[in-house]
Amino acid sequence: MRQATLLFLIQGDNILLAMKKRGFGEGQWNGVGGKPEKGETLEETAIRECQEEIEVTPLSLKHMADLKFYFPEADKDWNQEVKVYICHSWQGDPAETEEMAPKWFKISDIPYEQMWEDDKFWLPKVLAGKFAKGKFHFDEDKKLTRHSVNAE
Ligand code: 6OG
Repeated sequence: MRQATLLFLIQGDNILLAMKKRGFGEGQWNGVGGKPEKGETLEETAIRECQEEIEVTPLSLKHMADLKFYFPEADKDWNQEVKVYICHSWQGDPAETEEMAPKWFKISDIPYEQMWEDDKFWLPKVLAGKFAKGKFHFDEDKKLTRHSVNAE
C-alpha cells in the first residue's frame, strides 16, 4: 500500500487545521501532508509537505499514529497507510498556499463534521497523548463503513 504523512501543529490548547483547496479530500479540514518523493524518509516528507502547503518548517516531530485507509476503487490509488505526526515547535507563520488554507482551532472545537469521517475516532486519542493504530474502510461515496482503532 502506498504511504503518506499527516502532520498537525499544536500550540497550547490550539490545533492548526488546513482547508484542502484541491485534490483528494478537497473541501475538508485536515492536517498537512502527502506522499514521499523518491529517496525521502517519511519524516522528511512530513517536513517538506508542511513547508510546501503552509510555509512552516517543523523543528520537531512526534509520531503519534499509524492509520490504514481502504477504498473500493482499486484503480484510483486512494488506499494508503498514513503516518501521523504532531509538532510543537516550528519556524515561520502558517500561510495560505495554492493547496491549503490554514486556520487555528481550539482543540475543544475541532470541526469533525467538515473533516474525513475517520478523524473523530482517532484524533481525540492522539490529542490525549496516546499512540493510535487504526484501519478504516470507505465506500464509493467516501463514507466510512467500518473501522477499528487501538490506542495506548
Ligand atoms: P495527497 O493525495 O494530497 O495526500 N489522508 C487522510 N487524512 C485523513 N484524516 N483521513 C483520511 O481518510 C485520509 N486519507 C488521506 C494523507 C493526501 C493527504 O490526505 C491524508 C495526506 O496528508 C481517508 O498527496
